[in-house]
Amino acid sequence: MKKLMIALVAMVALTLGGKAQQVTDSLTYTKDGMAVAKIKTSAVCDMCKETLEKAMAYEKGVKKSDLNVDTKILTITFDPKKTSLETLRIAVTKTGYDADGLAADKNAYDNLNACCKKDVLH
Ligand SMILES: [Cu+2]
Repeated sequence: MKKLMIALVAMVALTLGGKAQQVTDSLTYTKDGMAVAKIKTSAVCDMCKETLEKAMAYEKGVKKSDLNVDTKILTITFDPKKTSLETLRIAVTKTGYDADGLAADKNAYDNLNACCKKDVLH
């Protein structure tokens, strides 16, 4: 019985450990304590890049951001004491783009320039 309990606790610990790993997956930290997030967006062109990077510049706690148009990955360096990955993902959706698993804000998406819409063929 005791063995079973130990096995159970080990299994739960493993499961929790696995989950924690997933959450921190896209975050790394610099030596000076800044966090670096990589967010997968639905950006398609250089105009998206400008829109997203400008929006991030206005976000509290963001030091810098860079969108790779080819991979659609937005890399954001931010102060983890002032903002969080989740807040930044929401900020991206409010700009009109998908952010990892989150869908773009409908109104913001509708206001995007036609060439920036993910559903339009390029
Ligand atoms: Cu665009």
